[in-house]
Amino acid sequence: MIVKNLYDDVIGTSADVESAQWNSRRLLLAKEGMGFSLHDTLIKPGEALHLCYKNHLEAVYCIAGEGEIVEKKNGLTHPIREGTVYALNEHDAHILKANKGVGMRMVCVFNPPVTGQETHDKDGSYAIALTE
Ligand code: 9YT
Repeated sequence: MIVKNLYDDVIGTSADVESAQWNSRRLLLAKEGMGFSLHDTLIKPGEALHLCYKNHLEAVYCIAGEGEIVEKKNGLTHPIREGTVYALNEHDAHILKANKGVGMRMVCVFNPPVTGQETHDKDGSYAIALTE
């Protein structure tokens, strides 16, 4: 069994990955052997992320804050608030926007799992891990 605490075991470690637009606290990674990774991610207020996870499937559950997600293929915009989940089941190109003010706190699951230090490529994806 694996038991961790965000505050005791993740924040301030190599699994606490900061970018200009978000802070991803990676609770479970490829090395834990679960077949997915689990992140507690803060999207910074007012940021708009252009993403397309061509190598991964991602599900995202908002537990705080507000924003929206735009599907690039058709321009459809979906509001996001606490309790909203979205699943990028078609590796969907999208824009994730956090409202100004408090940003958003999201629980993210990646399949296959990320290894720990991934940040976005120019095309908004993470590279595929060659070994787990
Ligand atoms: C929701 C989302 O895709 N945010 C970007 C960061 C990423 N999910 C991560 O690594 O936690």
